[in-house]
Amino acid sequence: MMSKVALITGITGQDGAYLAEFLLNKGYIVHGLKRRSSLFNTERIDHLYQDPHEKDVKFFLHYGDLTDSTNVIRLIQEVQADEIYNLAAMSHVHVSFDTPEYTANADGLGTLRILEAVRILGLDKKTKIYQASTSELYGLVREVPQNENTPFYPRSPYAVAKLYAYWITVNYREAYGMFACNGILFNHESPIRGETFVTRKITRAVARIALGLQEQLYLGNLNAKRDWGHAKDYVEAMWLILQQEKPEDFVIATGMTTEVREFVRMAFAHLGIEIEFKGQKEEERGYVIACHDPQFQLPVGKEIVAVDSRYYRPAEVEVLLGDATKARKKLGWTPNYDLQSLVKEMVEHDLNEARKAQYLQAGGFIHIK
Ligand code: NDP
Ligand code: GDR
Repeated sequence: MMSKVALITGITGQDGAYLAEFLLNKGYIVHGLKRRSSLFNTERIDHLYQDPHEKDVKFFLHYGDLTDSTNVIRLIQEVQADEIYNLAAMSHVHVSFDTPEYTANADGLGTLRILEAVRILGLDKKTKIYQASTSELYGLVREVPQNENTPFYPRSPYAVAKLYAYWITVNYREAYGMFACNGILFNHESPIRGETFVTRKITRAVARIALGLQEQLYLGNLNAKRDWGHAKDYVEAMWLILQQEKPEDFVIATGMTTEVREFVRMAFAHLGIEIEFKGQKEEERGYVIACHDPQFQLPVGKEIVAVDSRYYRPAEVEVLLGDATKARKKLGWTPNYDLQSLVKEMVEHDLNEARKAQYLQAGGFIHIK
């Protein structure tokens, strides 16, 4: 049997890395679009790299950018993929307020460029397309839990750009009969999550504070609630969505929602550090009330978490909670990780990273500020 061919945009990101590994394990030939960067940006996929001189190479990287139409057209023509996973995006909600036009271009028009390339190249009956849609589309909607029929009310330039991407995907499916689907994925995290998203920022800081490499963790809105799953579970859902008979959109979520404040508590608790929060809003602080593990020397009463208003967003999404009943029924998808096991994996990974930094510092090879 001929191997299926997949093209992943955003292959250097969290989901791109997990999905590439997942598809290679399924016997796919995987092509990825990566951006040129002044430093190496392939750390998450280096373990998948194959020397192009080897026989039977199944993993290929191509330079490109979703803001460059001609590049996108050429690449799609060259690869002739059976499945395209469009994961590339300026994916940071807060940063999108600083770079709204670029975000619209990459996240909104980028999706159009892929759909239009597939159509004009006459690949519309061959190539299936997965669009990385997001629970951020729900934004201000007060209806919980949110499912495929819940209306959208985006609250950031990122979410507005993704709203365009969502509808243009639906439109190309209806107008041209293309197999194009949205996965409306709720937040999903992992040890390779970008360090500026809240969960990874927390687990990284927890490990460094425990080892005395960092004094405090500064955060924004501690009241926000998110439905957090594990990226490994979510990339399987992306693949399942493209294996259906009919192209359809699916919500992917765990069905549990947790406050940012509680995530902080859980992450410290995993290392035996109990904290309590005192104060309101920008005055809120987290203090050590017990440190059960003698290897971490944190005195009771030490302030280790504080709120810094610079991390507040101009408009916030307060509560997200997904209802993935359709995915459970039609895709047979269920997550393997719960929040506790996700937190454990992330904190342990970051403790290991912090220990490495500690050794390098002790040896005089690096200086941690
Ligand atoms: P990441 O931020 O980790 O990865 C984004 C990827 O997109 C990176 O490979 C990045 O390249 C690439 N990229 C950014 N801009 C461009 C561009 N103009 N052209 C080409 N590539 C570009 O995101 P995740 O892996 O977490 O998310 C994957 C997708 O899923 C994104 O579209 C995101 O918006 C969406 N999503 C994510 C959710 C989550 O909780 N993780 C939930 C719902 C949707 P580089 O490495 O060079 O920066
Ligand atoms: P989100 O993820 O905006 O949901 O988008 P993020 O982890 O950035 O924020 C989650 C919530 O935590 C609050 N928060 C902070 N966030 C960050 N980044 N840094 C902080 O210091 C901080 N303090 C509190 C935020 O205000 C927010 O309420 C992610 C991205 O992956 C998107 O691409 C994706 O579409 C959605 O998830 C689903």
